[in-house]
Amino acid sequence: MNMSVSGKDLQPTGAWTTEGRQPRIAIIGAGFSGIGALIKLRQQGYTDLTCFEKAGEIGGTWRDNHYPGLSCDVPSHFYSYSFALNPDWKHRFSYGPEILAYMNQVADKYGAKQDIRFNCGVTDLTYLGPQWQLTTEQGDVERFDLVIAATGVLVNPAYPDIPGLDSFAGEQWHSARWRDDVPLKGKRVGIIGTGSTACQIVGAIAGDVGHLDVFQRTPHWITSMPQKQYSATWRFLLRRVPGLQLAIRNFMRWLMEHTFARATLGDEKQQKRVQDACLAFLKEQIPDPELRARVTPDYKATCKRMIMCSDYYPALQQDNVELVTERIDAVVPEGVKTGDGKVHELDILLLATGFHVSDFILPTRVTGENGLELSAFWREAPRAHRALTFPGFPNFFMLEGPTGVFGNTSLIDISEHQIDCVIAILDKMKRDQVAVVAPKQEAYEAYNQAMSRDIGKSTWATGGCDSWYLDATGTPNIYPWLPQQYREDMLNPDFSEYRFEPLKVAV
Ligand code: N01
Repeated sequence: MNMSVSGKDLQPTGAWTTEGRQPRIAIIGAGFSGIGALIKLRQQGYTDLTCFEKAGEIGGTWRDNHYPGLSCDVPSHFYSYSFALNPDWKHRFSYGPEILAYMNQVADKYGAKQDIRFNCGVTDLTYLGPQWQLTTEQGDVERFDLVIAATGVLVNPAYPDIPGLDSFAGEQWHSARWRDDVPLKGKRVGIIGTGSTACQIVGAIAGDVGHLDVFQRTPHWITSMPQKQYSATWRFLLRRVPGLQLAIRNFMRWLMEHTFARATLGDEKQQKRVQDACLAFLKEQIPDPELRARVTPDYKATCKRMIMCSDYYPALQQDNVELVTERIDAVVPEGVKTGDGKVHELDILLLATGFHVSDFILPTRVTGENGLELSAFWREAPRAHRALTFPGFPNFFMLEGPTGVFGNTSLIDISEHQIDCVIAILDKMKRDQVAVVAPKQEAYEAYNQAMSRDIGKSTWATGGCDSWYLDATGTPNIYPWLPQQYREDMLNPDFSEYRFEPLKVAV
């Protein structure tokens, strides 16, 4: 590897706060969180920013995912930056390309791209108090005063552990690695998985393919997506009526959280309301009781992430679509072999089998104080203090980190609040002239104990299902209280939970 040292490297061993200079801040990842951090930090006067992006363009999950039917099941006016409300959303629930275009427009408008180094993945981060040493894929080494990881959650595709998967003679790919170069028209296609992604794909491709086999291991709860195209008059009104966009954003947030978050977090009446709505939707959409029974879950709604999709059930009833509920035994060169001995012959096999959700910033090697590696710190399960910081990893923040608010809500809204919290911490460091900040071990433990106690009451734990919210120990690794509480925590951080230290002599 070509190890080179940049001009700025290895000089700033002092504390930015006492030297009266700008902190050098590294932001890793240029998706919604990373772009939001670049913009908000600059707005607050933090200008020495470098964003490392492994790909050649911004976008994160909205760049990597471009499968047919890709859309967002959080309303557009809520799935937006609060500082860049968009009156021009064309639909109540936006499609992937429009969301990616919005992110680019905002990044361009605020000049965020000037701070991004593209095609520059980060392989190593090592804490050399009070700075972090960062190594790129190219072997360049630099030091930063603070690191903000904005590397996303649903990043690394999970390939199913099915015998013979590689023996398939046709084409196969994961939903997050969509092959635009292989036409589906008229082909015999199989799709494994029936989560949010699969439902969108099935709805979008059923009319195009020759035959479609949908391999369902577990049925998911689905509610309708009340899609709506916004008229030109409505968009005009949004531009002209002061406060209207913000009011809609807040209303959408209230609605999402009032329905799904409450239903998940122990409000049994609300949980029943959501489940009854799903059952009514199912009954209306699928008149055939036999098919209906095969797609009716036997666990509680909101145990897995709720799916909002209006195209899936109609697609399942098309003549060229078959729901396969027999367990998959193996993939063979001709197709998929199920438990009843049948081989479902296919030209193309689609894997909508989800993501490795415990990786976060890994496999980047992150080494904190006393040689502690993040992968070791997370050996049992990835944990964090208030889903943002880690004891033993000073001056290091993670947006959308473990134990965050991952339910049916806007992750843009959540990451914006996390960025505000980071800024509040930086302001305090500057004010008090301290070089080091990290959560106290006891605060981290108390917080995680409280989480473990309360998460047991949620339907993620009690609903009787398996889901990507569960960690390797079978415990939901997700925020157990209402999103409103998390936002308040971020807006009013309790500084007594952190150790703020002046500079000890660093070498
Ligand atoms: O992945 P999933 P996803 N054999 O993990 C099945 C977000 N998202 O990509 O349920 C057979 O939910 C698995 O079966 P089971 C959203 O947060 C958002 O669909 O485990 N089947 C399941 O059916 C979502 O939660 C939007 O029994 C296997 C499926 O694969 C997250 O992404 C849109 C299998 C995986 O479902 C992930 O959704 C789309 C095997 N070996 C996605 N392994 C928005 O609109 C797995 N499965 C914002």
